[in-house]
Amino acid sequence: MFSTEFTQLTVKLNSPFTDQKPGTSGLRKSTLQFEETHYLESFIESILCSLPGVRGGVLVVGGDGRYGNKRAIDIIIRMAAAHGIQKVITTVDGILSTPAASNLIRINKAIGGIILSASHNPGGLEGDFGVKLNGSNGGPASESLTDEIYNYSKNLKEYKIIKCQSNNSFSLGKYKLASMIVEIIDGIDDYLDLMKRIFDFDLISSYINNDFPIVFDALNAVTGPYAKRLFVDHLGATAETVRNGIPLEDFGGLHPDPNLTYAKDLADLLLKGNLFSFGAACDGDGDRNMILGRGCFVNPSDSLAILAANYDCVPGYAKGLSGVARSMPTSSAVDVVAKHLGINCFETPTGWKFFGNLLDANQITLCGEESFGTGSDHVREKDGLWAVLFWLQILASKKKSVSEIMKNHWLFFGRHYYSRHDYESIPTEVANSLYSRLSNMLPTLIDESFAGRTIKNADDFSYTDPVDSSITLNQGLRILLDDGSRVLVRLSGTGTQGATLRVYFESFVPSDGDITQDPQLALDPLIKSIDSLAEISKRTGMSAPTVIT
Ligand code: VG1
Ligand code: CO
Repeated sequence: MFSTEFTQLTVKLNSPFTDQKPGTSGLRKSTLQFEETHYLESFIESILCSLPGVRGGVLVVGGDGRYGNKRAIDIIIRMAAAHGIQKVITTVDGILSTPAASNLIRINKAIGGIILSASHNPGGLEGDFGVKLNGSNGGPASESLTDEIYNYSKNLKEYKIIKCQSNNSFSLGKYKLASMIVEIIDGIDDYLDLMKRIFDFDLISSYINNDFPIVFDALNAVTGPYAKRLFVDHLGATAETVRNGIPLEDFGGLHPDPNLTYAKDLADLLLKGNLFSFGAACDGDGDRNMILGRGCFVNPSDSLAILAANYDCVPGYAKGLSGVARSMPTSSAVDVVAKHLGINCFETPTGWKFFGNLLDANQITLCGEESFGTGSDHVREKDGLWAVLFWLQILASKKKSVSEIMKNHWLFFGRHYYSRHDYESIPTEVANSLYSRLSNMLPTLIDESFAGRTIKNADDFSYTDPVDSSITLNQGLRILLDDGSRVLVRLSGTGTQGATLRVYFESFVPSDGDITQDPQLALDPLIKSIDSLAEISKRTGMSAPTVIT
């Protein structure tokens, strides 16, 4: 892969980049920005100078296959060798899903991993690229580490790299670069072994091959090869089960965000057609999941609650759950399940990094976010295919349809009507002034009426980590109503064009109430009231959200 002749270079920068502040999940910028001379190298240098254990350590590297993936891996390998890393583990063609990367870090006792992905953002020359850093526990780097990396990048003067011929072929084998080993492995085997240890593959296989047809959409992103191996080779489903199964540099023009807007073809197959009993999709890097049944969509907040309530269907969790956690904007559906099970439920800020300490301290087994992310203590990332298998295991055990499972859940626990409205690509100044205006209004809102209810509390969410007592402020505006309903407003930390405003709605109906409404209708009074209070349509000029979940 690399020639034996090499030179070690120290490349001087004229001036450092000052915009390398990681967001909710890694550093995300346009692909063109990452193509700028020294841009990627500068961020990698800041990582290699901040991450503990670099000299003599093992580093996992891979990505979701988008444009720039292989070039970035090549650069990281050459910089890792210049920094004294002992071994880089990467994969055939550089294809590695985020949850599989988390697993590789853990089983190889690596110091961490670098995942090349802008996740659910579009790819290609006109799309986005991203760099995510995970630590030695396999999870996203903590806020304190990403702050340290950002501070380092602002004063960076030079970076170290090895210059040599490389043929950019990522085929199986062990190679040497200077005194470092580069091991290229199959990125799928270890992940599937882990899945086999958690789920009952025989039960799932016999169920889906007996009149329970399933379909999976990889949206031309990283999960294609995983899904083919899983569903077709291991579970015996037909080859047509996996749609858009070859990772493409621009995702074939698809936006690999598994929701009803961007995975519309799959949604139509399930919601309008009757060929399949179950459908699912994952995002660019394979950590998100969307679940559909015939004629029904499973809201991710409900999905987390249903997994928790049915944990005993899955051999890997049969011993019980230590606790659960959800991000603040995720609905409280899982809270009532936790109460029923007699276990703790934690509420964290948005972003998977906040679950890490709770998972490491064995305080939780399952966790999730409303943004189509669910996971457990098997890795330290959310895991799209794991969630699909969890659902299939429940369906195979209960022998019920997705809609029956959901209805029975609501009949027992009540229903948390829930929706998220995203307003994408708003001019940054408009979004910031809307947000700060609402933020300033919060103290005056308490005891005011709102959507026919009374505002019990209004604040900006802050979080004290129960394990290390670290405090995280300003995590989203909350309007909490006297009947338990909530309206939340946040600005996205993953978008790259202008700003994205996210508005979240939740309202509870007990099991003897009307659990059959359309969520948009059930939540309509909350939707109208926040629009008039925060002047969303007036200030953005948008008459409707870009995406409704
Ligand atoms: C979004 C989601 C958040 C998720 C994050 C990363 O962040 O809301 O729940 O953890 O994306 O997911 P934001 O700041 O845009 O709301 V992924 O699949 O991009 O790693
Ligand atoms: Co993702």
